[in-house]
Amino acid sequence: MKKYLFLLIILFPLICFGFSNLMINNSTTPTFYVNETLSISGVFEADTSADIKFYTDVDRNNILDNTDKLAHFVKIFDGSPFDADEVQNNIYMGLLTPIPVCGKGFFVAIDNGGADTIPFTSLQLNTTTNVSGQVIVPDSTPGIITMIRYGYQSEVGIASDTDSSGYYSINIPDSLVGQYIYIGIMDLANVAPGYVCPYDSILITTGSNVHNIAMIGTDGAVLQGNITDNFGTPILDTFSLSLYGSFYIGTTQYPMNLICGIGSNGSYSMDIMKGSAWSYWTFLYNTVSECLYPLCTERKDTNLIISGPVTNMNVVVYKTDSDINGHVYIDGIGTDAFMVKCDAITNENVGEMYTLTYSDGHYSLPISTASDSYGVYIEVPTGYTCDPSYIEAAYGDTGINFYINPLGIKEIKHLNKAKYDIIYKNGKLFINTDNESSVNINLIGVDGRTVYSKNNILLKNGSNSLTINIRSGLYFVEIKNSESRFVKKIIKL
Ligand SMILES: [Ca+2]
Ligand SMILES: [Ca+2]
Repeated sequence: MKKYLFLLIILFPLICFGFSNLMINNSTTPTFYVNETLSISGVFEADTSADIKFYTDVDRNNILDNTDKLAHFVKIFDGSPFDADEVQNNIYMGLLTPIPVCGKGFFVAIDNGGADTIPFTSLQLNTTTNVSGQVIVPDSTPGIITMIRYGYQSEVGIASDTDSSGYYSINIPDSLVGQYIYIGIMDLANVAPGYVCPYDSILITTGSNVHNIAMIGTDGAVLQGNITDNFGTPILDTFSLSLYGSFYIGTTQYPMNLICGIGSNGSYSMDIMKGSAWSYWTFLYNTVSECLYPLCTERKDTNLIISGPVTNMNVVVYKTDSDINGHVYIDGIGTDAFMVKCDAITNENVGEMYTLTYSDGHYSLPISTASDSYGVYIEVPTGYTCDPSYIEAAYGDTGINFYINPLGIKEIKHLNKAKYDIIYKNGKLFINTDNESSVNINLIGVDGRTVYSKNNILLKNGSNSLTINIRSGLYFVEIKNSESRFVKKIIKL
């Protein structure tokens, strides 16, 4: 009996607690601005990976309940290059995909042992330009996500969910006055099944802009199928299946999104318009892959014509059962947190994949053996050259290396191989070096914004410290002079 009691005590925490100490921006009640990069930390209890789920508080009662809807999720892996310490030690510190939705909601972190839940508030932009209106569906369903897109190729977006009367309100950058923006609906939470979502464009004027949107009822047509990996295994509870593209009815174009909810029992079914022909579209089911080693690559499809009341289309995602390995060097030094991407060549359906380099510059790009070859590439930073910056490789290949050098001084044989140990702690950047020199130091956020920049800093041999106040998040520290450039990622929790 004593023995079993002992076992029970040992097992009890594993059974009951699961993922714990979940914090966003070092807080268990985080408040942040929409689209702000977020840091995440927490402790795995029973696993080396966890799902981070993001729910919108649809009924706005500050309680996570059945009314609320799962809008997005990502998977995190202990020890991945996205984990700050890169070590499998039950602790994770990294970044979360920014949340483009204003309003209140919940983060839920789940591993095999259980879940940890915290509330969040995502604030509107602090601007005076606003777009508001009513999303018109017959029962004024709350929780419809109204999405505004703008910027180059409309890649920047801000969204808000509707209240119980169907109203939305979104602050947008004041710089958009005088410009056209796209506005539409993404029924991320699948609260209005049976409707499709038209997109529109409107001219923004100073102050308040009013735009009502009517969702369109479908004609009962259904698109359905099974979701399996390329070995035939059903994909369970891991995918958000979105159809994203545009179709025509007569000569009217309906760009839109259809969402099939998140999670699955290995099959899907979504409402769609009969007679619609989707010319440019994609299924988005790679949302799990945004923060980590991806599990599956994205499949590309070409044609989708909805000719009857029921259209069957099975979805195959490609399991990453092999990898391609190499290093990225800048000035001969392995470079941390550098993005390496690839496209499948021999079987284009397999799609694309990316990863980050580890702190010593090595990378391991997960890919599927369903394509014999891949084009592996990097984006060369401004002011640098890399030849080649695109390499064709087969699964299992190693030594697929990229050598990046500053433009113009490629021929210098005695490049200074400066090395620095960098830690950010208590508001200070500590730099250890054996290379006394005058350098320029920049801190660059993952969104590409420079948050700190100072030139001609004299670093002495040994330990140096700089006081730098930055918000929570992941940054790249760049130390450079005319001879060398060194990049290292840091995290402020
Ligand atoms: Ca609620
Ligand atoms: Ca770790």
